[in-house]
Amino acid sequence: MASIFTKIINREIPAHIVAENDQFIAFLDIMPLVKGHVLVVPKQEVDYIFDLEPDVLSGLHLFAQQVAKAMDKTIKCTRIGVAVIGLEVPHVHVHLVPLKSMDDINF
Ligand code: DGP
Repeated sequence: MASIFTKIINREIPAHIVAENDQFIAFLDIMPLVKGHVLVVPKQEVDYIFDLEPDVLSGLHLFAQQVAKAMDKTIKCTRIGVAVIGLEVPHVHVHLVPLKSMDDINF
């Protein structure tokens, strides 16, 4: 069965997409830790980040870096927090969380 993120990639369910190319997509998290919380996702559906081919992993790095730079320019924050969690959705994704301080997050 396709992951929820594959359904977003295929436009089967809606999402607020902020960046996309042929291999990767970035969209707003539906349950944001803070305003502007973005998920960066490879279009290839792989569960675990270390199962990605090295070229896809480095492509993910570059794409996420571009998205984080754009966020840095447009959102007033101290730092873009980066996390790879993957407890809920079994499709590799990187969380980009614009933070002013750790007090912004309620874990
Ligand atoms: P995790 O797998 O634990 O890294 O968390 C998955 C994240 O994905 C969580 O922050 C909520 C988000 N999420 C889950 N379902 C959807 C969805 O349908 N749309 C969007 N935009 N985000 C989702």
